[in-house]
Amino acid sequence: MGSMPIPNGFLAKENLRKPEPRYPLGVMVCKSCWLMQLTHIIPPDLMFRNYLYIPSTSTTMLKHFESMADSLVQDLKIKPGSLVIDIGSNDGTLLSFFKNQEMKVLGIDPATNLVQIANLKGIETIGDFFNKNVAIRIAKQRGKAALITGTNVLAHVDNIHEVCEGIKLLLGDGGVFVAEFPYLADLLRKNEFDTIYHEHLSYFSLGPLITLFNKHQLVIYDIKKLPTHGGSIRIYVAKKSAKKPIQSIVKDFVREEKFKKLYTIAPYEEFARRVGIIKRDLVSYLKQLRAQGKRIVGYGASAKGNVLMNYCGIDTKLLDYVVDSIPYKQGRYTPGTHIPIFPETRLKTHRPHYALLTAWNFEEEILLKQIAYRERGGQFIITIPYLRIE
Ligand code: JHZ
Repeated sequence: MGSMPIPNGFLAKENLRKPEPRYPLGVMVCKSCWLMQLTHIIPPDLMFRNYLYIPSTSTTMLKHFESMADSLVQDLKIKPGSLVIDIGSNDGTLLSFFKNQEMKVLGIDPATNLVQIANLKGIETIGDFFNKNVAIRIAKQRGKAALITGTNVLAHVDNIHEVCEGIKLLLGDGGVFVAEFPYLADLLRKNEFDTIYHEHLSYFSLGPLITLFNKHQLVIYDIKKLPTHGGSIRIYVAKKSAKKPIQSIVKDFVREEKFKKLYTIAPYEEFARRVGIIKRDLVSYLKQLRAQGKRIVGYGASAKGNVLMNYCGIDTKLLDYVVDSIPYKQGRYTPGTHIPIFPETRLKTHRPHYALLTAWNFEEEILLKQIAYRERGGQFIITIPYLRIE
């Protein structure tokens, strides 16, 4: 996909003229375990130490985290007073729902700005990347965890073996590690090429993950499919020594992956071909609208939006501005394409003809929110899973 700026590298006005580093963005698959992964890695400190993304700003994710906490406490029979640890805990929202159920909670996140917010909210959070030493320290000070969670973080780590060793070390004997991440089969089938970016080092299907956890005497014993982020899965992982019965859904997923030929190169090459067509059609459509004098803006200053715009060469020649609900992004500029970011209210005053929905994973929530804009004739351009107007 060419070279890209840092996916969440939003710029302040005074930095627009400064050199902006770009990094090659590409993915490859391992022909032995079929793990899809980035070709080039950006140092995590550059991406995650000051982080402007806060999932809890969307009601979709807020509801998701609440029901996740409820179902895990219930299904895993986690007793009040148990230790629940969240890796990549962001502003502590998920943990706040466990705390409401009288769990002892602890977060770990490298983002200094978000760790501050979480601690101010009373969610104890360690400002660091999760690794074996952090795990040893926590186990010594706080004991073992009944539950360790990681939402949209496992795919972000480079030292994945060390993270597995840390999880194994920190889990109580009957403890469970629950991870959520976008599912590769959905990414390929629904052409979600804009979710390929430097924060996402791995693109998981079940086959490679079973191989990974096996190396660490850990086992995936259950799976849930989720609608979040264009199609995700939640995996339940325990120590082999805990002898948890493996649910048949695990075998079903592997069978399905074989049926979809995910352990051959074909679906990956097919995907690459389709992405080229979506890119061509989107750019020519936007240019056509522009030539007709239409005002077009972006909706959602998302990391995936930055990938889409940099990959397709969409900048201020095609979009007047981008709107976003996260206050930390407003007043800044999109990385690489340098499009100004405004609050969503600008749609009311400026009244663009079209809004390119870069936050397509929140289509339902946003189209509902913007009913008035649509009733006044405003239209959304959506690229995933194919180009359409709503
Ligand atoms: P959203 C982030 O990706 C980064 P991004 C990360 N690497 C990851 O894996 C996924 O999340 C999970 C805005 N918005 O969630 C808020 C509105 O303006 O697709 C966000 O900036 N109005 C961790 O950045 C953006 O859209 C709204 O009503 O691609 C959505 O970003 C809503 C609902 C959202 O994640």
